[in-house]
Amino acid sequence: MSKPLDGIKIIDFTHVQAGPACTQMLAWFGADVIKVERPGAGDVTRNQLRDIPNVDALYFTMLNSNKRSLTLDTKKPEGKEVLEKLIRESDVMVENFGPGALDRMGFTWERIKELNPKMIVASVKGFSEGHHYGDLKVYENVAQCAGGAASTTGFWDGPPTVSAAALGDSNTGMHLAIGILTALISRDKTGKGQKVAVSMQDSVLNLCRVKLRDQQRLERMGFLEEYPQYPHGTFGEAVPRGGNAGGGGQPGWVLKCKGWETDPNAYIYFTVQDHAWEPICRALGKPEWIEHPDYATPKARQPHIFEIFKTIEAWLADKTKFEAVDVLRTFDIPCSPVLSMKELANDPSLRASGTIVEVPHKQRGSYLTVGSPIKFSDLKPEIKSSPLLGEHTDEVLADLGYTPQQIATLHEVRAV
Ligand code: CAO
Repeated sequence: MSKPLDGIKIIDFTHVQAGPACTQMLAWFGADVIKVERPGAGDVTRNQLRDIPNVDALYFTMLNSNKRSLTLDTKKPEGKEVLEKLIRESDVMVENFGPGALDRMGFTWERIKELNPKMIVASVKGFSEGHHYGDLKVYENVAQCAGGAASTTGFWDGPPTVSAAALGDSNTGMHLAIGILTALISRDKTGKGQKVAVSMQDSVLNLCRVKLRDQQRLERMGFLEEYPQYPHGTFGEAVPRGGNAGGGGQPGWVLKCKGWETDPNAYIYFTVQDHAWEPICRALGKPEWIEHPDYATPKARQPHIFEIFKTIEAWLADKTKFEAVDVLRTFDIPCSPVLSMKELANDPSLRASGTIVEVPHKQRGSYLTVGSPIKFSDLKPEIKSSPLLGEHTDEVLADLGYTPQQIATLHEVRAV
């Protein structure tokens, strides 16, 4: 079956998570993604947090499926020559090296354009070009702190907190994928390639858009009515950490269910949506709250919101998180059990939809990974294994027109 990105050749000069997440997704959708790795070493994640000795770590296998691996020392003249050939024949180069590394290698934007004016060069950096921190190297949590996520996450009496979700890494990779696809569509119209750049700080901030909304509201009004600090606490100059409060107009909180004393995930997220107030009161055995002036409207309820949550927790005390959601869903209440990674890994719906997939691997046997979160009516991405280091070196070189003798020479000089 043909795939939407068939025929698009991508030089994948990425490592760790931000870049690989982007190119992996493009590979699922049909692009020929050639991962260029340093001979003998490869992407550092092949070795990081290994669970089986001498076998590629899950960190690598879960971010590099459906790619081919070419080992190439791009600091050696012979390696540079191969890369130049590859650039002439490819559509996109994706990289997330530290600032200036590609230029130092000799592959400036001007040089790449000279080799192939249709080339799209897509980069991830920690900060955008010209930013006063533009020379910094950046990892996930650094980006979460720089992009506003950490200062607004966690509880008000604790330190800034980073999220477990890869807001700095994979999120930036997803932004980059949108940029690449946009540049490809643009190239169809203009015949020209271009540079696409995404910074991790900007990508985190893009997801913290509602917090910038809150900053402006706070400056105008001096309080934020949906935060736990209102109306009993105080507000400072900047958006505070709101614990588990709902970020929109619906108050919500993480509430204890049966077994919370021993199970760290025996909780649900409960949202008090206004139109469901009456059924919530009936379910809780509090019909007197339906019309009561202290509870009848969202504004009236806000000063009592933690008392309301306590009452809901009392109702939840004899229900597991799954039993609770099964009742609450009948009232059209937006809610979910707090699911552990173990529960997600074994969730039959996620398996059936292809969101959690089991992938065979030459050395480690099969492993679980997250498949495409994007579902199409005419495409079912098939998630294949990640490549071994240099697995496709000879094949890619042969595609570029190298003879077996020339390939042997490249091996001899350790350029590949
Ligand atoms: N052949 C020869 N040299 C190679 C090579 C190859 N195939 N592939 C990479 N290299 C070289 C680069 O040229 C560079 O050399 P110089 O520094 O001498 O110019 C070096 O390897 C890689 O440098 P780096 O700065 O990318 O690597 P690092 O481990 O020091 O830093 C990271 C890692 C992620 C902090 C940095 O790459 C970075 O800030 N990237 C941009 C932001 C980003 O994507 N971060 C997310 C990572 S996921 O958490």
